[in-house]
Amino acid sequence: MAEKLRVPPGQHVTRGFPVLHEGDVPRIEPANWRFAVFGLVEEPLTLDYEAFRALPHCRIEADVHCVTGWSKLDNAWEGVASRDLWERVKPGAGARFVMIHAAGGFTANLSLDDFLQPDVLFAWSHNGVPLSPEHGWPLRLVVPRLYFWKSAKWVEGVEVMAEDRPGFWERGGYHMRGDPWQPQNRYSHYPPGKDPWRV
Ligand SMILES: Nc1nc2c(c(=O)[nH]1)N[C@H]1C(S)=C(S)[C@@H](COP(=O)(O)O)O[C@H]1N2
Ligand SMILES: [Mo]
Repeated sequence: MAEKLRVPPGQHVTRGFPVLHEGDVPRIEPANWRFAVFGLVEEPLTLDYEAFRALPHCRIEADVHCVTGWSKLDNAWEGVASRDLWERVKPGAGARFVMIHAAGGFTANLSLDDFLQPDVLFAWSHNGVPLSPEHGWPLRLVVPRLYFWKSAKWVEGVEVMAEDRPGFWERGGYHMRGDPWQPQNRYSHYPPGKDPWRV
């Protein structure tokens, strides 16, 4: 597809791979790493690094759109599809949202519908190379259809929820959903501090 048709309004293409996050890059030892699915589930699920890597793998190609204005096209990501993880989860009645939890307390909220799109995956490699610590090693979420702030680096778990709740950047004023093809989705309609989602 022509490049300009793939780049949402207000975005420019970069060939680099900027690093953006709040706080320090965590040092994570695979031996101590755990991945948990908890909250509104019939049984919490905990996987160690080996068990997570033993889940079915897949590879997707997708574009990245950062809310700060850069887009990076044609990224190949390899990891575990959210759908393949979800097959091992028994959600409780009324589950409609998830909160992604990452090292250091970072969070990002998603509707279950957005989380279970077929191109969403927990990735350990980018363009054929293991993720660098700056880009989220050992595991990051990739949600190609939403702004990149939803793609949490250093993921440690998924909380299943009945109601939506804002994550880290959403509490700071970013939109609850963040669809790059709808530019009004960059920021919340409410100025930070007056945001009714603020907890
Ligand atoms: N754990 C964590 N994940 C995060 C963030 C963060 O602050 N902490 N920032 C998000 C934002 S705002 C962006 S744009 C992307 C940047 O990913 P990159 O550094 O791999 O380009 O990571 C997202 N994931
Ligand atoms: Mo971002």
